[in-house]
Formats: sequence, C-alpha cells, structure tokens
Amino acid sequence: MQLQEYINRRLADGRIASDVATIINHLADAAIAITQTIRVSGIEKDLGAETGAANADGDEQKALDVMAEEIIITHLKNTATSHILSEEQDAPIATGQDGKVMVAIDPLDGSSNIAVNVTVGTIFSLMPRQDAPVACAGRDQLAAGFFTYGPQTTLIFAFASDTAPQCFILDERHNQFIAMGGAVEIPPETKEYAINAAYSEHWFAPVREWMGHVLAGHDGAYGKPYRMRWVGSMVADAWRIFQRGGVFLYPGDNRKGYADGRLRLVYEANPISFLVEKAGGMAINGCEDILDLQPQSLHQRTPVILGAKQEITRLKALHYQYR
Ligand code: P6P
Repeated sequence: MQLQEYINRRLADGRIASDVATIINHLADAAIAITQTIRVSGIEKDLGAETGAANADGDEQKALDVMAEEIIITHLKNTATSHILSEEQDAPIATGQDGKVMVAIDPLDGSSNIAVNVTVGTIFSLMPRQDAPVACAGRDQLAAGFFTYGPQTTLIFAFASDTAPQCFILDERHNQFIAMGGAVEIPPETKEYAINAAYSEHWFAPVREWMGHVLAGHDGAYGKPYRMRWVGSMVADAWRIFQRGGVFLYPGDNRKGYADGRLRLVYEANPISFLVEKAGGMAINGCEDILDLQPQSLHQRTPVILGAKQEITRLKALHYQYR
C-alpha cells in the first residue's frame, strides 16, 4: 500500500483531519527531495562540510542541515502549518498561514555522520497551534515520526488516533513510500542496548547501577548476556529498536551542560517517545514519562531513556530509588 492510500483511508475513517494528512504528505515529498540531495552529496557538493555557523543549541551546522531545513520549509509553506519550530532556528517561524497545526522539526538528525556515510534522518512532530507558539506536551501531539536516509530511505510515523506506528520504505524507482510490515510493536524484553559508553565515568548512579547488572551478564541481576549498539544517530538507533527491539539511552550526566543530556525535548525526544509508547514501549527522563513533560522552551534538553518496557521499568525504579 502506498503512503497516499494509507493516509486517505485514515481520512475516510474520519480518524485524522485533512490539515494533518496534507502536512504528512508534504513532509514525505520533502524527504524524497532530501534523499535526492543526499544521493549527490560528495559528488556535486560536500554536504557534510561545516557552514561555519552554529544552531541555537551550539551544534555546528553542516551544509545538509541548512539544505534539509530549506527543503522542508518550502514544502510546508503549501500547507496549513501556522508555525515551524526548527532545531536550526532560535525561535519559531510564523509561516503566515492561518493554520491550526504547528510542526516541530529536526531537519537533519545526526548530521555529523554525513561526512562518513552513516544513516541520518529527519524527525517531525505535529502539534495543535498555540497562541504563544511554545510546544505542547508530547502526549498532545497530533502526529509524529521520522525519516531515515541510509541504505534505504524509510519512514515511521503515527497519528494520535493510531494504536501503533506504521513503517514505509521509499521505492526510489517511482518516488513512492510503500508500507512495510504491519503495526510496529517493541517486544517488552531485550538483550540489546544503545548508549555512548565513552561517558560512563560521568553517569549518575541509576544508569551506572543498571549498566553494572547488564555487563554482569549471566551472573548479574538480570541473568542474561546483552549486546551493545551505538550509531551516533538517534534516528538510526531508534529505527533499529522499532525493527528488532532494544533500549536507547542518552541520560543526563555530570559533564558541564549535560545534566539533562544532549537531546532536545520538542523535536527529538517527544516525536520518538510518541512512537515508542504507541509501539508498547516506554520513554522516560528518569522518573517521569517524557510525553508528560511540559516544554518550557524550544531547545530545552531532556534525558532520553526509551524502548523495551521491562528494561525501562527497571531503569525507572532505579531512578526512584536514587532520587
Ligand atoms: P554523542 C546526533 O548529533 C545526536 O543528536 C543524536 O542523533 C545521537 O544519538 C547523539 O547526538 C550522539 O551523541 O554524544 O554520542 O555524539
């Protein structure tokens, strides 16, 4: 089934508004354009090159960060999007459209990986328009999802009325997103975790204790061996979890400026946590569900601990034990 037909069925069922449907379709068109841009990256222009600028959160901007954002903004201007809340912008962009939907985007997540040909992606969150365009709590999103640009271009997303996310793969021969698999479900148990272990000396007690049990394998409290993956691109690690389970942790740590970790609540943690909960997993900042957090500013960070329910339940209990 093509994406367009999938969306039309939701429209026909009255489960989504036409504004939301139009925005998802235009985001898909933008992702196709970004795919085509990436395919010539390094041939026509080094899109992994630094622009010499930094975004609002201090991340060095790459050429493809800027190009991806331009492509998305251009495509959204033909929709009922009232504001665009972008990782690359200090403040929300008012589009001038009298729409009821705000769209938060990480135009290109993992851009430091472009220069080394590692999967990157676009993360998006659709929210009800608010007067002061500060983002809503993640639980109130209208829809959310992300594209990955890797060996394949893929999409996973869910509408608020969906009981599970759905995955799609881009058929580049026809520039069509085609549904793959059925409703996505994250198994409650796992042996696979994603964390940047280079920061272990900086972790706080709950994560350190959990990792101690994990690394103890058969002899540890969890009684089984685990394996580790860390791509350095959240969309790539998250996509793997939606395909074969697992957990992802970017916790807060005692490095300067990292008390709340590295990832941003509005356009990274909320959209992916929305999908994780709909897939039967859990997404926490430690003691709280990420989707219950009320954003106070566009670029605020949050610790992100998400995935298989059994492991996240253990981690939540450890955070309560030490709080
Ligand atoms: P570190 C990419 O820059 C990103 O925002 C996420 O996509 C990724 O999971 C994380 O940062 C990687 O961070 O500290 O391992 O480089």
